[in-house]
Amino acid sequence: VRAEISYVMIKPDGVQRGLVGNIISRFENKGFQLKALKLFQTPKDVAEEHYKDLKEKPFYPKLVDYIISGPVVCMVWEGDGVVASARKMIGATRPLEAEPGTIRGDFAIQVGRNIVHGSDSPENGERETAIWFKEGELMSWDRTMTPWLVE
Ligand code: YYY
Ligand code: MG
Repeated sequence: VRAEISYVMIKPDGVQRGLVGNIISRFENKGFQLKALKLFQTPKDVAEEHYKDLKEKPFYPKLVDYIISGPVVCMVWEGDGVVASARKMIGATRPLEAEPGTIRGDFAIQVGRNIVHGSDSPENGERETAIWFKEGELMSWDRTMTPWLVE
């Protein structure tokens, strides 16, 4: 089985607000390994597929319009427990409920402009990665730092 991965995405508001470096640094500093990264203008059908479980929600059309409103930064991060850890680092869906120190807690005030996405399960980490990236866009690389991060 392959190592656990999370699909993490900086949404258009995060890109527009110049938060790309700050957000990527948090995952680098934590010690997760970057597997894939790109700046991407999302086609509508890709946004719809990503959020297909929310299709019946009243906010779904606005959510899709927001995601396609400008470039996003698509990333895949790998590591033990990366899915749950990334969710903690991102913070609660509603930014006013997100703890200070989390990305949403530090930078956002509204659920419809909450800056960043992180997969909610390892299965969705795989599913979402397959939606946003082609197989060849994921890098397998030996990181010399790894033995200093994990036993
Ligand atoms: O996984 P997470 O992003 O924290 O929340 P989800 O429940 O999966 O919803 C996805 C996305 O939908 C959320 O990040 C913002 C948007 N949304 C919204 O605009 N209004 C809501 N009441 C709930 C979610
Ligand atoms: Mg979600």
